[in-house]
Amino acid sequence: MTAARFVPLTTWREYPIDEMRRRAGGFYDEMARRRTVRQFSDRSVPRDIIETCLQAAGTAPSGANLQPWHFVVVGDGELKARIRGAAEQEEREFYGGRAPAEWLEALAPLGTDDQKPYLEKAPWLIAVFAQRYGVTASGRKLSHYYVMESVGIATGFLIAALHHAGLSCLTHTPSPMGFLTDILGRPASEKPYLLLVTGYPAADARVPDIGKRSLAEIATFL
Ligand code: IYR
Repeated sequence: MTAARFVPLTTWREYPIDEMRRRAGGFYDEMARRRTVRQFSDRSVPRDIIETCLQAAGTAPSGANLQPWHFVVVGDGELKARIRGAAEQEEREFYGGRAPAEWLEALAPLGTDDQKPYLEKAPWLIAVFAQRYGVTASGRKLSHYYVMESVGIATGFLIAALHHAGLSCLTHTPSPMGFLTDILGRPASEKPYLLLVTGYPAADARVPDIGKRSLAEIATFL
C-alpha cells in the first residue's frame, strides 16, 4: 500500500464575486457557441494543438486517479479510410433495420444517415478507449473504478478543449465499435468509448436547427 502524500494547494485562485460571475458567464457563452459539426474541411490542423487538448483531457478527475483512458489519434489517410469503411458498414445495418423505429425518429431532426465522409475528410480522428482494467508492467490485472464516468468526464474536457482552441468536433458513436479495437490494434483490456472527429468545419457547414433545454428544465434547486 502506498501511503498518502500531501502538498499544499497552490493552483486554486480566488476571484472577487463579480469577476466570478463574469467568468461563469463568459465560459457559458463560450460553451453555448459549440455546435456538433458533420461537415468538415480537409484543412490540416497542427498535431501539437491536438496534443495540448489531449493533455487538457488528461487532467480530468477519475476513479482512484487511475486515469482509465487512452486516446488514439489517427491522421493517416489509409487508416481513416479503413475506419470509414468499417463504420459505414455498421451504420448501413443500423439505419437499414437494426435501429428501432423510435430511435430513428429521435435521430430524424439531426438528419444523420449511413454516409460518413467526414471520417476521411477531417484531419484528425480521436478514438477514445476506456481501460476496463489496467495491466501492470509485470502483466498483472489492476482494477479500475468508475471507468465509464471517468472516461466520459475526460471526453467532455477534450470536447471543451478542442472547441476552446477553435476546432469543431463530432462525437461519433458507430455501434458496435469493436472494429476500432482491431484496426487500431488496442488490447482486450480496452473498450472503444467513442470516436471524436475533429478539424475545421467546412466553409459551407450547416447544423441542425435544434437548441438546448433551459436552466429551469435541466436543474432543480432545493
Ligand atoms: N451512430 C449513428 C446513429 C446516431 C445515434 C445517435 I444516439 C446520434 O446522436 C447520432 C447518430 C450515426 O452516427 O449516424
